[in-house]
Amino acid sequence: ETVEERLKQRIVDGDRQGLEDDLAEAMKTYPPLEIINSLLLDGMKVVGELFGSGQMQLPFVLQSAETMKTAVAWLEPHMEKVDGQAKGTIVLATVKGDVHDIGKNLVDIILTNNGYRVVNLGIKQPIATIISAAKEHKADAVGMSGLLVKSTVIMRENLEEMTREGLDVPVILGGAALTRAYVETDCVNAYGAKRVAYARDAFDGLNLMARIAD
Ligand code: B1M
Repeated sequence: ETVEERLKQRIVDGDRQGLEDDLAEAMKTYPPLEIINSLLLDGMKVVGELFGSGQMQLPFVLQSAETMKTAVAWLEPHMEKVDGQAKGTIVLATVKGDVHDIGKNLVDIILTNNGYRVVNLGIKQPIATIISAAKEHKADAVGMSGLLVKSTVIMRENLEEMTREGLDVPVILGGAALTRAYVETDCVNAYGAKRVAYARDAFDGLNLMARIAD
C-alpha cells in the first residue's frame, strides 16, 4: 500500500493512529495543500458516498471528520505564508442550523496564509451575528458556508436580511449543496444585484477575495 492510499483510507476509516508518520512521509513528495486536496479530500468524498447510501453511520462520519481536522492541523504550520500588512478582511461563518466546518476552516487557512484577515465566527451563525461582525470589523467581504440543502435557502434569506439592513458588502458563498446557477440567480436577486459570487472550492474563494480586496 502506498502512502497516498493509506492517507485516503485513514480518512475513510477515521484512523488517527500513526497518521503523523504518513503525513510526514507524504510531505517528502507533496506540498501540504496538495495532500489535503488530492489525498485527504478524496477520502472524504468516499465517506460522503458511503454515508449518503446508508453504508456508513454518523458516529463513523464524525471520526472521519476528526481525522481530517487532525491532519489539517498537523499540516497547517508547514504551509507557505505571505507576510506583511493584511490585504483585506473577510467575516466567515457557517450559516444557521449547519455544523459542517471543514470546508470553511480550509477557506480560513488559505485566505490567512495569503495575507487576508479572517474573522472566523464558527458554525450555526445567525445572520444578525454575521451582520454585526461585518460592521464591527469593517469587512471587505462576507463569506458564508453551508453543506445542507436547507443551508442554501438560509443563505438566500440571509442576503435578503442584509439587503433590509442596508449592507453593501460583497458576499462569497460556498458549500457542497450550492450550485453556480442558484447563486447567480436567486442569491444575486436577493441581494439587490449587489456582488454575490459562488466559490466552488477554497482556491476559488481566494481568487474571489483577491478580486474584491486588491
Ligand atoms: Co454531514 N451531511 N450531516 N456531517 N456530511 C453531508 C453534507 C451530506 C451531503 C452527506 C450525505 O448524505 N451524503 C448530507 C447533507 C444532505 C442534504 O442536505 N441534502 C449530510 C447530513 C444529512 C448530515 C446530518 C443532517 C446527519 C444527521 O444528523 N442525520 C448532520 C447535520 C447536522 C447539522 O449541520 N445540523 C450531519 C453531520 C455531520 C458530521 C458532524 C458527522 C460531519 C461534519 C463535521 C464537521 O464539519 N465538523 C459531517 C460530514 C463530515 C459530512 C460529509 C461526509 C463531508 C463534509 C466535508 O467535510 N467535506 C458530507 C458529504 C458531502 O459533502 N458530500 C456530509 C470536506 C470539505 C472540505 O468539503 O465542506 O464541501 P466542503 O468544502 C469544500 C467546498 O464546498 C468549498 O471549499 C471546500 C473545498 O475546498 N467551500 C467553500 C465550502 N465552504 C466554502 C466557503 C467559501 C468558499 C468555498 O467561501 C465563503
